[in-house]
Amino acid sequence: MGKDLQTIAVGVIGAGGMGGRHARNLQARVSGAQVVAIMDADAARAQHVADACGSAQIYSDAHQLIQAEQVQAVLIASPDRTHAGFVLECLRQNKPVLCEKPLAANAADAEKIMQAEIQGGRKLVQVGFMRHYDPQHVGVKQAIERGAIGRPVLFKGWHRNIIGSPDESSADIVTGAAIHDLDSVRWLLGQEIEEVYVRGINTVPAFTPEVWDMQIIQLTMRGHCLATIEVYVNAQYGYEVGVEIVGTEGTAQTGLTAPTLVRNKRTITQPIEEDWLERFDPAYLAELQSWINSLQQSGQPNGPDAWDGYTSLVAAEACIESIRSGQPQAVKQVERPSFYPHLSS
Ligand code: ISE
Repeated sequence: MGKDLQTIAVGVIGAGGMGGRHARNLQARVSGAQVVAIMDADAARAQHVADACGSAQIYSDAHQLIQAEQVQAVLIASPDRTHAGFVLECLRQNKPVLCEKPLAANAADAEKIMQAEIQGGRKLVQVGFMRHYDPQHVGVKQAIERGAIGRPVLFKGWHRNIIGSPDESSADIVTGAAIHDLDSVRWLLGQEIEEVYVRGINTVPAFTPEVWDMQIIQLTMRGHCLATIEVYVNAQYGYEVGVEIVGTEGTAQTGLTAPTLVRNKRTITQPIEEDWLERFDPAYLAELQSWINSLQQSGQPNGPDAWDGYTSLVAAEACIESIRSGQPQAVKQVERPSFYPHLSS
């Protein structure tokens, strides 16, 4: 009989679409976890999620939730601007934390998180880059690692939402959407980003005047590899995220995801997901189960870390500067502290 592992009592900050999904997954679909606390600025929304999680206690203050003795680990899915403050409080309380992307509102705050984590001497921070748990992306990573395509020379990523938000700027699209792709290119290639150059257009002027809702990011990597990322937040037809890595001996690519093809009237149809919650449902579940398993076994997370969160923000800020200047922008990040192992596998 295996050792009885302790159930991890989790507090969730943010009960919106993502936080609510994480809370329900933790409570009902992840073994070894129990949601004991929920906080949201909207008390009714917090109550709705707490009701779905059995006996979870409602908090009106996130810091009180983090400090609560009953809370052993924290999941942050609140607005981006709040992430750094809550993560730093988790570090002060010596509690492991899974923070949805982006880790902070800017690279400087993410660097402060790294400094605080290093000072505490224990890795406690994981960032919600769930593509690291997507079977399709993992398959591409494994193909590269076993040498199936030779040396990678080109990364091509595409990231399409059905419709964006009318109040998000070109910069918001970078930090809210493209940040996943900026992490993916580093993770899949095992290389840091050297330079970015962003071009874009507005495809729906009546909806989002002057905003680049179609962005093409060209990147040069520090390992002599090129990359292009397409981010299109008003694609209309469906939600699709994919990568193709071209190597010196072949390519590796994520495929279409729907499990069913329907043929009739000389036509094949295959459904496309509506949003990230649907497309990455298996990945979110695997991310949480891996996080809980790691906390049970070592008390520390084992996924994308604060360095990954920091470097994706440095690259995002370089993209935003390239949008402003119309010029290529070097990605200048601090030297990787030895506290953070080489690029996460
Ligand atoms: C959203 O916040 C996410 O994180 C999704 O993964 C991404 O595809 C979407 O563009 C973002 O708005």
